[in-house]
Amino acid sequence: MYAETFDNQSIATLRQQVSEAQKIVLLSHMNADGDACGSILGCTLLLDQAAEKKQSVVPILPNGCPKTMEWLPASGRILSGERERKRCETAIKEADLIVCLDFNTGSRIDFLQDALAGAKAFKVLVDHHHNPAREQFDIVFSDPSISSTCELLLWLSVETWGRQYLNVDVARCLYTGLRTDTGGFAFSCSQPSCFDAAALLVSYDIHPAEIHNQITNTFTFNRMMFYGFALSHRLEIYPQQRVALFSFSIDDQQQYGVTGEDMEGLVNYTLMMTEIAVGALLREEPGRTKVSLRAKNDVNVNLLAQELGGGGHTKAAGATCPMPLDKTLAAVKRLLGVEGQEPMKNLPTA
Ligand SMILES: [Mn+2]
Repeated sequence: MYAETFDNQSIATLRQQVSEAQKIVLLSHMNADGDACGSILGCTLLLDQAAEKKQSVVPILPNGCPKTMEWLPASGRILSGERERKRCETAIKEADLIVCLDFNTGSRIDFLQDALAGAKAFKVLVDHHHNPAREQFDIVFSDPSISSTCELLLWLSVETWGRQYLNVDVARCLYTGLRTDTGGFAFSCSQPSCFDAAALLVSYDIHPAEIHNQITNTFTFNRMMFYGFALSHRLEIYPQQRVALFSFSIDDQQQYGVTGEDMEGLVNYTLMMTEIAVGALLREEPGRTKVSLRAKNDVNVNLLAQELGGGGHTKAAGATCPMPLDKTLAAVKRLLGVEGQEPMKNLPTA
């Protein structure tokens, strides 16, 4: 079971807020991943029951549910901030209770952050990123040492309501975040509670193999061809500094018809090389460049991401730089100590 104990007062407040609220809004971050989608949908299904259907429970993601997560139970209920901005802002404004999941500060919900900041609702944060902006919330449940927000939400719900609201749909959602945030139980899972959570969720008759298939085997032809292009033409390797990085212009992405979603996971290819300790992926968008950083060993990429105005976890972090690709690339190379170095020549081409 989960070793950290929740503060009794906070649990009592949460229980009371949920039972009294008439309009509940759930929020998670831009470019939602498995943990964001799993936690927002798992929480929706939990609160539907805790609220006894007399209240409305509205899940909102700034740019909607990614296609790769549409198989999750209740995904059709997610409102997209981009597609229905007015409706989302009204829901946030009128809510009595807002639960924020898997992000640590308002800026992670991008253009919806002002609506959140201005909302009169009671605000709860459930998250596992470092340095939560506590002043933006009324209660904070935060533990950076836990595997995922889905795991934290599971223990929080058990503490608050017991197991009465757990069922196969809730379990599928929460297992998804547990699985994706640990790379299939490969990292961020050194606490036994992570496997206790998996065991508890599996007891609700979910099928890990089916969820694995939904999460992993999702490539389109375009995406696979793009990966080939990325590995042969857009990968720079600096063996001496143990650094590898990908960088993609807007043109590169248009040529293959791929988006940021298609690049999910590509940055991890850098760390698959034994010689590499830090990996980066840069992806240009109009007016800005997104940076993802990954590390093995003791390199703390959260600190590097903070230098770029971003943040995240010690082994996985990111930032959005308001600069074109070339300027961002120069800044990242400076941070990684490979500025002015010659990358290894791209390896044997047929
Ligand atoms: Mn997460």
